[in-house]
Amino acid sequence: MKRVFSGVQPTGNIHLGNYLGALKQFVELQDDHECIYCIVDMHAITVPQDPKELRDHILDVAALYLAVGVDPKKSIVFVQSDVPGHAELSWVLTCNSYTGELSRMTQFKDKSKNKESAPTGLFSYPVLMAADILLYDTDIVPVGNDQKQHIELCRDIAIRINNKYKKTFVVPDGRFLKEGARIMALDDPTKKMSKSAENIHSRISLLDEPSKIKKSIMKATTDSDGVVRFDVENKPGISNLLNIYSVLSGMTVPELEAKYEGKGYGDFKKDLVEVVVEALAPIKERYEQIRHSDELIEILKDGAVRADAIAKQTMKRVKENFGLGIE
Ligand code: ATP
Ligand code: LTN
Repeated sequence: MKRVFSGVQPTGNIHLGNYLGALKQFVELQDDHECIYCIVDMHAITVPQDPKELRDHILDVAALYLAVGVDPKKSIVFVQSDVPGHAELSWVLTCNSYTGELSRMTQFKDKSKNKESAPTGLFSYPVLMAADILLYDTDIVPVGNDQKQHIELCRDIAIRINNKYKKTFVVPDGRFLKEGARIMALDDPTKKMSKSAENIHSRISLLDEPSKIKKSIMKATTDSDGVVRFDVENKPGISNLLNIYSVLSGMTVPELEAKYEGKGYGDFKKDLVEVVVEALAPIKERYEQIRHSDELIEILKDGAVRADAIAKQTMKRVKENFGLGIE
């Protein structure tokens, strides 16, 4: 069976973009793959975090994984910092990556823009991500489109090390969905929907109340021509909403265009509110049941033990191939 690895940062506000771009794939893959899903808390501290909030957010994301359908009987679910191999391997990879290639990462450029000085962790973020992936001999990495560049870097580092030392790593492939791979911000459809955007109406978080969902969708930026038609170039706002409607309802975009022919954006948006509220209601209900349960902690502890066993084997091989340590 092929091995799958992916991670989400515990930075709050898990939104429709995270769900449709990444989490939905997590669930689809778990029946016929060996899946490992991580809450990447060490990535979260590349920007300042409140310690109490970070702890809470780790459990929030873990509960959301389970609420959307990740099944701990089929998949390993754990917290990154509970397995020391991530930090260990990250250093080895750091010594085999170049400042030039890291400087080209668009996420680093975006997040360090307008700052006089950026934390080194923000710069080496993609190396830690490569360590996450390579530590588990991962074949497939399901992520949103925005992670393409990071996956490419991970592959480059793995190939570089395999060529320089004995073959040490499996070279992974990214898995990106066609629809849902890039959900855009509701207030500015030229930017991706993001957890960290200031305007809360730019995103729909999975735990939003129906009244908030309604407000965000009704306020969503569209255009003035009033025709419900998919055209990313000229009508990015409506195209983004059509994309969300389509993935959540199972109707195709042409079917939706036909359904709303001759109708205005108001009718379309009202129906979309219903579709989103209905899709998120069961996730929210399961989340409430799981979030404060002892079971959640047990699942994460058990996941860390299982992940650590795989990580230890890889680190043994890495140390041997690099001549590190004495064993
Ligand atoms: P931020 O926007 O604050 O940087 P994020 O929303 O990108 O955070 P991550 O934890 O970094 O959140 O991403 C988790 C997963 O969600 C990744 O696989 C990422 O590719 C995916 N993802 C994030 N935003 C979107 C989006 N707008 N559309 C589709 N997938 C997305
Ligand atoms: N950088 C990713 C989160 C992440 C990740 C990973 C995804 C960290 N490590 C390993 C897949 C595999 C992001 O979504 N921003």
